Amino acid sequence: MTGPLRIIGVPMDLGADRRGVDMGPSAIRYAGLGDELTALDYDPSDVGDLPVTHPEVGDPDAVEPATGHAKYVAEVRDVCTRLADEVSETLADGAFPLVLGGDHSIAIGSVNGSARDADIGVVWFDAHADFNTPATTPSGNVHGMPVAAFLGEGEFADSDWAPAGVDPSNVALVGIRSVDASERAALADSDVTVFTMSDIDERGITDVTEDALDVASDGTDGIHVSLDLDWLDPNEAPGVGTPVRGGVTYREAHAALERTAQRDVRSMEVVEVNPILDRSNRTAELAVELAASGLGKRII
Ligand code: 5AB
Ligand code: MN
Ligand code: MN
Ligand code: MN
Repeated sequence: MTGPLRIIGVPMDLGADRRGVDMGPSAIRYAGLGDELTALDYDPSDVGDLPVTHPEVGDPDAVEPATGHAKYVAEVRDVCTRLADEVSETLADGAFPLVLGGDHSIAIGSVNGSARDADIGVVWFDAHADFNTPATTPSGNVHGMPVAAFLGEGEFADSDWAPAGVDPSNVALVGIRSVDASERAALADSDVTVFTMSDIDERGITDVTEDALDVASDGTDGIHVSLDLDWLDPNEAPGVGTPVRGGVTYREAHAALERTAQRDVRSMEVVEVNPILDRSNRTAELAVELAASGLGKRII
């Protein structure tokens, strides 16, 4: 890769309970993203942040016709629709879209944009499966639903904004260690491939990542990479809203993203960085480093 790259900030915090993740795009920029990308020979431009309604202004109970009462779902739909347009225009202009979150609900927009004019696969680095639907969610939070949403599971099937036309057999979840009972059942019925932390324990991060990249590449035009910072162990990435112990290490994360950079990556997002819960912007700095590894940075 290298060449034109467009940074798209999405200060979304309507899809999660803990406030502060809306400052993620600023924290990641402040951690030196632009300079890092320039050093990698990309030609980055920054479109700024998409406008997102503040929770105090939006209506948590506004009903979206198909998907019912998931919290703030009508607002999430509006932001994701605009984000999908932005990502798809970026690709049409020959630039690489790098989306900064914000909570993980924004992936519904990124994946829709990336998939608009291509067949894509998705690699999802996360502690969580993000496979709930409005009917199964224990929290009501849309950041626990984006994979189900872009695959058109449950109530999302009837919405005109969430399904992205991605084949579930081209979707791989990596590093999963927190799965709700309803998600476990739904995943068992789907063609999504799940690589848990136990798979990484047994087989090592590079083998597992290669398999996930194979799943996402098989018959597709490119891969969307979705990196939720809670994928890492909370010792490395404390600035996230839903930390889960037992995540990948610093080196494992870099190894996975370095492998990823060898493939046909079409779009990428870095999400769930919450500077309010962080220590000295450590998690945002890690987000910059991992984005760089995923975009081709090597030690030598
Ligand atoms: B994240 C939980 N499964 O649905 C839910 O951070 C957590 O985007 C979701 O991965 C975590 O609320 C969402 C309990
Ligand atoms: Mn806000
Ligand atoms: Mn997530
Ligand atoms: Mn997560």
